[in-house]
Order: sequence, then structure tokens, then C-alpha cells
Amino acid sequence: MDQPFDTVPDEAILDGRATDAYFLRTETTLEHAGRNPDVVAEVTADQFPTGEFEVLCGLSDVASLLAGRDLDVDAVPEGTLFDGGPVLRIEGRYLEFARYETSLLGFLSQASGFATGALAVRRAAPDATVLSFGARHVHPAVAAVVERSALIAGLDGISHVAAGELLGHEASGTMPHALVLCFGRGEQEAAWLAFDEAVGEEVARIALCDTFTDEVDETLRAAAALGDRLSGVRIDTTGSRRGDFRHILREVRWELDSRGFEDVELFASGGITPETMREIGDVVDGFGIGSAITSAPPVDFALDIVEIGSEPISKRGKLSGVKEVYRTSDGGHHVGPRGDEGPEGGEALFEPLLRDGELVRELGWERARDRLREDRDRVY
Ligand code: PCP
Repeated sequence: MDQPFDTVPDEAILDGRATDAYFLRTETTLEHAGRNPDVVAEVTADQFPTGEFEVLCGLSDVASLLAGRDLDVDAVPEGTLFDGGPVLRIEGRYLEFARYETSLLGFLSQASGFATGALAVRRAAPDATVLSFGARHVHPAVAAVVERSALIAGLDGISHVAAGELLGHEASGTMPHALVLCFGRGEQEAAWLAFDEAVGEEVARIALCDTFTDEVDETLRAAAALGDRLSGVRIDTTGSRRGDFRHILREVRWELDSRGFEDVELFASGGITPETMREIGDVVDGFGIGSAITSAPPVDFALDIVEIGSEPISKRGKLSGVKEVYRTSDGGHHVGPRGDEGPEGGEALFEPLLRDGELVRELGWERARDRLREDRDRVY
């Protein structure tokens, strides 16, 4: 079985076969006509600012894609909030990168979408512990893209083991309903106690308390069974049984507190959106969030040639000429022609990424997370 999954292999991405067929026909045609102009191309979502910021993510994959090619590439740093104008610029012969456009846009569009969704989650509960549970909603080959974007957005943890190994950030989590079900109805204590006996001391004892009976009932049983070894409970009440989720969680908190379990933390999960987080954030200590991250729409980036042979050019509807983008002194985003004086006190955002195909910037996710944290303080 050479290729067990519907996953395009890395080699096809790196050699440019992970592309739309029309780029290969473009190569054939330009080579036939003896044309391979010197161009500047830009990657842009909206031409002008719209008032809605998005998070740039996926740059490390783009660097891996274009490294070694005879190109200069500049980009705004990963983790930057952007609102209109280009985020990446490629300078070189067109045929040097034509076939890579599809993968390049895919890398940026999906990762930036996840990171933008994850930032909305982060901002909805700035002080809570928030874990990414989104890997289950995507093809496993891109789970690390979800988790990396979530970490860049400032989430506290991730659930996916292989992604954690890749990113150098150990996966965490609680327990699934499957574990409780395996011990049988009425045997929840056996499940929680077996978990406590089996897993390492470094794992927080967070009991899932909604499998068979009422959330308050299961929570109090978990507290009685584990005593002060219980560090938290997770409530994941299924949508059809949820009713007033905030009320359920307040009841759980009340009953724990009134029995001296004030230190037992309360975690909520299951279909939770930033809006839900704002509704219940004062009652819970943490969240597990999946679809609010993975269902975020991809950012609609396009790659456009804006200069050929030093002359500005563009298709209609797009802005010709090379551009610069700035963080303005009041935290806004400004787009202007390269070479013009930017806004007073503005910081030009583009930085070199590749020079003659060589990587000239560090690209770790921790760096991007720190960048976003700083940029958030300026923008919001
Ligand atoms: C939780 C929930 C969703 C998971 C989290 C993803 O799973 O029921 O399926 O969250 P999302 O709704 O924000 O995307 P678990 O309770 O761990 O799953 P299971 O019922 O399989 O044990």
C-alpha cells in the first residue's frame, strides 16, 4: 500500500505538482513563447482595509515551499494582524514560482483562517484556560496546522499527540466518554478511579461528568470518589440535553463550593463558540474548543502580479504597483505604494523572508505567538 490515505505527498508539494493544471499549461506556453518576465507578485486578501483584522499564519510552510528557488520574498511577520493590502511579496522570474501559487495560497489561507478563528476564541475568554480540541474536524495530515495556529493565537494547549511532537508542545486533555462507557452505566466511579490509578502524576485529574446522569450528580460522585485528588470536572452536556448551560454550570459550581471543593476547576466543552464563552466565562475556569477554530473560513488570499519589468501592472479590480503596509501609531493598518513616505509614526511591516532562495528569518510558532500578543495590544 504505497499511498494509504488521500493525502498529497510532501514531494508533490515541493516539486510543484500540488498545483492547478492551468499553471503547468502556463509554463508550457511561456516556455514555448520564450517568455519569462521579471515580476513582482503580491499575496493579498482585501485590497483596502475593511475594519476587520485577520491573523497571518502559515509563513513557515511558504518558506519551506519556496526555499532554494531563485527568488526574493518579503512578508509581514507571522502572527501579525492585517487588514487589507499585501502580506507577502515575491520578486523574480515568473516561471521560478508560477506552479507554486496553489500550494502557497493554501498554506496561508487555511492556517490564517484557523488562527483568526482561534484568536476570536482567545479574546472571548482572555483569562480562562483554553485547549484546542479541533484536530478531529480536519484531515489528520493537517492537524498540526490547526494546533500551530491555535498556539500562535495564544491558546494554552492542544490535544493532538503527533502535532504536539512536531511543535514541541506536549498534548494534553481529559478523558473521553468512551472511557466512562467502557466501565458501564452506574460504574462512573470505577472509570474515574481507574484513570487516577493508571495515568502519570503529571496528568491533571479532570473527570468527565455528564455521561449517564445529571451533571451535578456525577460531579459530586467524582468529588466523593477522588477527594482532593480531583483537580477538575469537564461538562460536555450534549446539545439536545443542554437547556440552560450557564445554569447547569452554576449549579455544579455551587454544589462543589458548598461541599468544600472550591479548588476543583470547571471545564466546559462541546459546540462552544466565542459567544458562548462570553456567556459562561465567569462561571468556568477553562474550555475545550474545536469547531470554533476549524470552522473558521479560510482567508481568501489571491496572488497577483503587480509589476513586470519595473512597470506597474494589474488586472482590473486589483491595485498595480508594489505596496507597503504599516501599523499606524493608533493601531490601525495602512496600505501605500512602496517608496512613498508612510503615515507619521507608522511602522512598515514587511521584512525579508528569503534572499536568493535562502531563509533569512526565524519562523518558530513561539515567535509568531509573541508577535501576535504584542500586535493585539496595539490593535485592540
Ligand atoms: C467534545 C465535544 C466535541 C469536541 C469536544 C470538539 O468531545 O463533544 O465533540 O469540540 P467542538 O464541539 O467545539 O468542536 P468529547 O466529549 O471529548 O468527545 P466524546 O463525546 O467523543 O468523548
